[in-house]
Amino acid sequence: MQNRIPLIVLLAAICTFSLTVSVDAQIVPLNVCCNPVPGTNMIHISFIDPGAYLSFDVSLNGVIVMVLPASAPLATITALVAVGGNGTHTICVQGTQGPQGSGQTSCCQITLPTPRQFMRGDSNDDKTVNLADAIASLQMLFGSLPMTCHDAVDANDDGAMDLSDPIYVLAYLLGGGVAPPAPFPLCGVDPTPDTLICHITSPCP
Ligand SMILES: [Ca+2]
Ligand SMILES: [Ca+2]
Repeated sequence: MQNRIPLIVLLAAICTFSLTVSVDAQIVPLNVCCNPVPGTNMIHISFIDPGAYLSFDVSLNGVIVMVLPASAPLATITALVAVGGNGTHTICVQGTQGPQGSGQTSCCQITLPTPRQFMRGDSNDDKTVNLADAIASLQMLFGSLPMTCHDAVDANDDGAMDLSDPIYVLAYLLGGGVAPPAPFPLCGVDPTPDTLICHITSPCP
């Protein structure tokens, strides 16, 4: 028992994106943490093996989606849980095959925001891609112009923002270059997973 509290405190410290909810007030909480995996529809979960069960049922919004084997007492067990979309999701872990059958259950809750819509290459967010966007991207990358939507600046959709993006836009505008990938020429959500964030955009027409 003496080693348990520091481990639980450590785990709680890294659980930064979710609300941990203990469902059953039993002896040893599992301390389930959930954190989003950027650019994916996956949620990374972790919890402490209390050493009292042979396996754990993991449920998503009330439906069991996987069964994990026990590890070792006080070891941290991790897994990735795929969620269907945005919104609030509740993930619960329940110990099974224990001395008294199933027991210990704890949950975490996480809300994935709806992704913003944008037009790729439209750095200045005026719903058209022209020379002004290449200039804006240069000012954002190398000047002090605030960057409001990283995905829009990432004109070539390689998941990074660098000089190749305004060059890509210029090549497209001046001829010979390939058009920016979707969402372009229309406004929409990013169809390709990456770690870039779109903080602010005006509504799509
Ligand atoms: Ca523009
Ligand atoms: Ca890029």
